[in-house]
Amino acid sequence: MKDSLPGSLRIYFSGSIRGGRADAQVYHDMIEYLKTFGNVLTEHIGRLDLVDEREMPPCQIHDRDLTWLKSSDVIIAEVTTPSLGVGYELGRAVEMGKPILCLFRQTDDKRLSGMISGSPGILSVVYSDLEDAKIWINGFLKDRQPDGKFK
Ligand code: 6IA
Repeated sequence: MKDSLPGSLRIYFSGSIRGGRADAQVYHDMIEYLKTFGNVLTEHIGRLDLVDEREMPPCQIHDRDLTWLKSSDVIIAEVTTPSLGVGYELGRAVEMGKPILCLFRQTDDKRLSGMISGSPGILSVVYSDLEDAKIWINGFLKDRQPDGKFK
């Protein structure tokens, strides 16, 4: 994680790791765009060379991510590739009352879980491509202050 610049929006990006890395390039491109709005606490999720070496004990992964999640101002999740970890983070973030945007890419063979699309604490949108996703992200973030609330 990068050091956070004081006064900048703290963005927690959530995307699949062990659920599958088929969308790693998408995460990378979204994170690059998110960095124009503030600090992305979880930039590693977009790393194309991410190697799951299993060196870090699971409790450390969980506790470190939960600390970042609690300290974040907004959550943006790319949810096309289903991931238990992403679903867990979203559930916890809803309980914390965080603003959450979930981006689901239109495909012929996948449908987003009703527990995500049906959650009143989550704004779930279907996007077609990166440019479309950027429009949703821009609308969600552009008028937010560093604490995540609207100006
Ligand atoms: O069930 P998944 O592995 O697909 O869950 C992915 C989500 O959980 C992501 O949004 C992450 O925030 C979090 N997560 C799961 N595993 C890790 C992890 N593993 N490191 C950081 N966040 C994680 C350590 C090895 C990794 C660097 C390859």
